[in-house]
Amino acid sequence: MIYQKLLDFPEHFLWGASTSAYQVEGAWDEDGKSPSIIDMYEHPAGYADFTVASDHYHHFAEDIALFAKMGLKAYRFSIAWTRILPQGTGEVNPAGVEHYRAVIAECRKYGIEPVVTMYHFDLPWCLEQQGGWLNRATIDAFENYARVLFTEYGSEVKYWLTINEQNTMILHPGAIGLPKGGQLPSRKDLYQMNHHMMLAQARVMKLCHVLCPQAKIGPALNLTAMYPETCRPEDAIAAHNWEVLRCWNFADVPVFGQYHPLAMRYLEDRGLTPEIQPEDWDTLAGAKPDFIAMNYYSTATIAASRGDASDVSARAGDQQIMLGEEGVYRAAENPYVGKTQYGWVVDPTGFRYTLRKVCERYHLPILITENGIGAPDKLEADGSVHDPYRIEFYEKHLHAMREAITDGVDMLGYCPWAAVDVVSTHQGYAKRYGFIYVDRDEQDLRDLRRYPKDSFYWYQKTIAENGKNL
Ligand code: BGP
Repeated sequence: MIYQKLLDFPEHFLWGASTSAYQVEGAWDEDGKSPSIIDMYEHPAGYADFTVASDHYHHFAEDIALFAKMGLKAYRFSIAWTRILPQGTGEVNPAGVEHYRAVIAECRKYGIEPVVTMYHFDLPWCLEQQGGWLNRATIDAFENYARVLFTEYGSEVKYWLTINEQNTMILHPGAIGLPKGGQLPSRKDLYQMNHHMMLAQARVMKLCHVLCPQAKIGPALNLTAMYPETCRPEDAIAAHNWEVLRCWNFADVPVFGQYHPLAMRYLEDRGLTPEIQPEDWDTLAGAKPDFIAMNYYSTATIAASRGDASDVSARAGDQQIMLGEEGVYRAAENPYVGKTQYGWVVDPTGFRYTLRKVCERYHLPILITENGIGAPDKLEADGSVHDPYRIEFYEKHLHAMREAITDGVDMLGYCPWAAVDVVSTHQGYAKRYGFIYVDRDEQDLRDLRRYPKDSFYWYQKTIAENGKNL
């Protein structure tokens, strides 16, 4: 659709930026924090670990002052469950509670809206040792943790995100690290964990609405539209297969309280159906999110399955993420989109397309909780960092979002990845995402000083103009 005039960004649009606790905080064992699975898992050799990360735990006041200078209206960060409840449940750690109280207060001081992710990949290790998400008791533990968060911060936090990228954890579990010995759970167990996470999420959304009626809560999923490689009908079916299994099934359950029918049939056919107790359906149907939080990086292009092992291949430039599934879909190339240095597809129009699909499926406001480009930025001798590729990436994606707003999509805000440099999930520190450069490399912590990049000043101007320049 080509319009005569694009609509403006809404007046109270949440111009923000994101981080997650384990990728930015460091202080992995300080002030009573217990280890999470991330601390205990094996990660690819030669890359930065998460023990110090960007040391945001000690630099948060300085970082938030910089976010305020950039003009952020929102800061999306995650709370480490292991700081609040070092045993996963039970006794609350006052130092952990005070830490996030201080982070939230620092945001509020500058009029920055805290957007809080409750769980971003970092399950307490002690719970993992008791079976983790395979154990139904973890559902109670998550609800109990949520109760502590709502009680402690409910008056100060309006936007809550339940679980970050549940679909990544279930479909690409190795991306967040490998258990010792490298053995990942079976697919049957992964879908059982998925079911338990869905129940935990439903209970927590319901609890939020009871304890904090003024607050809003939603899941944060990695959502992306799929293109068929050609107009061959079989390619279209395969694209739809993977779009459902990768995206819609994970959003349908929280919104509709039901699994997507195609996903359910797939699970039954493959012997992957989780054990579902009769009362689970009421739990799932008894909660509804107020918005959909969406992480968007790339679209995918899909071809019909050949029905053999050749359907499976590694993602371009990333041997750790396998794509394709026998009898379901095969990953294909798209000649019409760009790619980052790390092989990730760059597709701003696909962003608009995905936003339209999410809007049309769920009829809920959308908050972008991640979008960004990883690149090996370089600190110049004069302290500047020139990242024109990042500015171009954001310019194009925000323009596409403005087109989506004009299409009628209800956008709450935009919190790209990342507010400040962080450790990548599995590709180290050199793959930088921040508006602010942190002076360290993979192994050498240097002085961890902060330097605004060119994109920082570009975003500052964009926010000040409420996106009128886009
Ligand atoms: C998302 C995660 C983030 C972040 C981002 C970039 O999947 O929610 O935590 O890491 O991807 O990915 P990566 O760090 O692998 O480049």
